[in-house]
Amino acid sequence: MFYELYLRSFCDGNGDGIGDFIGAERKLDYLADLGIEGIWLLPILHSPSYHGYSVIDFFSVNPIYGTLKDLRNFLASAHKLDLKVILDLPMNHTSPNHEWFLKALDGEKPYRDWYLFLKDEQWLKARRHWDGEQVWTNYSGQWVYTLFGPGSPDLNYESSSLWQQMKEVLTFWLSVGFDGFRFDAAKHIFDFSLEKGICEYQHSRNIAFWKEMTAHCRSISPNSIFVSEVWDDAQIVDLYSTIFGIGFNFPLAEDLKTSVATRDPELLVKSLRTDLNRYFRSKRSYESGIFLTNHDMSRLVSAMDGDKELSLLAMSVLLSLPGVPFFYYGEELGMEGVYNAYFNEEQLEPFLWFENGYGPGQTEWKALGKNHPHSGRSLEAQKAVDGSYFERIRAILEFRKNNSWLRLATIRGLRRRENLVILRVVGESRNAFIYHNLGKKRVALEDVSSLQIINGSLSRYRGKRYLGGFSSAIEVTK
Ligand code: ACG
Repeated sequence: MFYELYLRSFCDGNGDGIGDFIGAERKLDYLADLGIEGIWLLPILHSPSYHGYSVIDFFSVNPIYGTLKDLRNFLASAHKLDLKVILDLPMNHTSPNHEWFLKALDGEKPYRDWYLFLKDEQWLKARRHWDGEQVWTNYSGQWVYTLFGPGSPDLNYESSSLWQQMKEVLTFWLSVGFDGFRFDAAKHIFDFSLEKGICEYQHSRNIAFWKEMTAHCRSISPNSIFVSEVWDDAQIVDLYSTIFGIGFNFPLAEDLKTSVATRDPELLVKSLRTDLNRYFRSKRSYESGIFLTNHDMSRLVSAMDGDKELSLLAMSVLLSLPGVPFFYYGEELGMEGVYNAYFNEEQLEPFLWFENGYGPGQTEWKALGKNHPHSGRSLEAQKAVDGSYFERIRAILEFRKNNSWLRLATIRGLRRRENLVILRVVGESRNAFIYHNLGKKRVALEDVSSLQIINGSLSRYRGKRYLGGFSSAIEVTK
């Protein structure tokens, strides 16, 4: 299970209010205790932007996070606790302040070839694939291709010297001690057709690119872990994930949240069948990165309209599925935050360690807009209360930790009985039935022997077992 960590908001080690490597290193025990086995570190390379996805130097860390030595210490401490750490690497674009880009604007080779300059006025008509935004930006009279906006001109991988340059970047970060990468925007390396002058994904060229990059990494570090971010339909995700080994399952994230939010067991059954269809077979060419939320989405409690029982149910459904779970920081506290494509800071708020909003390690780089002090949401407050949201999430995480066999399990059965969704899952010589109640009322479970609660409540009445509303339980039969 991976924890998606936004360093700036996690823990401040030097008192400047900004999260950093030293601070995060002090909280590694906290993560290991939660049952986390790996950390996906959101971008930490030198960048002027709060999100870090627009890099100005691919060979240095953002100085606000500490030094390279601090990072090495963080990685060494993580490894001592058996935690893997993967680096989020945005290779599709740079900051417009990157030296390469400034030299490219001056016409200097090879940098000029590393970005895409307008060659045909017709190209200006091109619109972004999914939302129709314009994709060209004028920098002092020169038009450049910028799929993600003016703050991040795209790198142009038509140039072979750029491939070589990026291999050096990968070598460098593996030598620093990372266990692998979360490859950002993997389907965007080639996403503009020079022939047609329109935005069009060139999946086979992208795949050839990633094959070469991952082979390069494996030649240095054979056990490298790769996770691909391809936000698309299942067939497209499939195309890429085989190369990387783990592919984020975006359709599952959306469908699972919708079916729980709308309390629709039929939709849940349908979605699991479609979105996890490879887990119905015992042979798989890659693992699914299963998750509910990430930094590009509203936080879970906000997505559930503030309903914590539904949030907990969504989490227990997720964490009883096969695949590699990813858990977004702060979700264990039930932090809130609504995603907005133009200003996505709300779901990146400081992790709330202390109830009054202040204390050692608390970050203060931005005001707490949604997750106020004295709201009972801090770790400090919730740890002290039996049955708090945090304690309940912790119990679900504990369940997953004790049932790590689920990662590679196969789904052998999936059915619905009114509000009850029942999965039969097998793996590592185990056979289990998993029950989720998507309704508010308790339901009777028939023919069950040994039941263990994952989340919610179980009761007994006149010899019958009942699963409480919005609850999940497991029965391991061998
Ligand atoms: C990554 C990072 C993100 C980052 C960038 C750029 C890329 O996680 O934080 O932005 O470095 C697209 C890209 C993703 C990208 C997101 C933000 N994420 O593909 O790589 O945008 C559709 C499209 C997707 C699209 C998604 C966005 O297909 O391509 O993602 O919409 O909403 C169904 C469909 C599915 C559809 C969804 C949603 O599921 O099957 O196709 O997805 O519905 O409609 C960062 C910052 C930015 C900054 C940038 C430079 O956050 O602000 O500009 O860096």
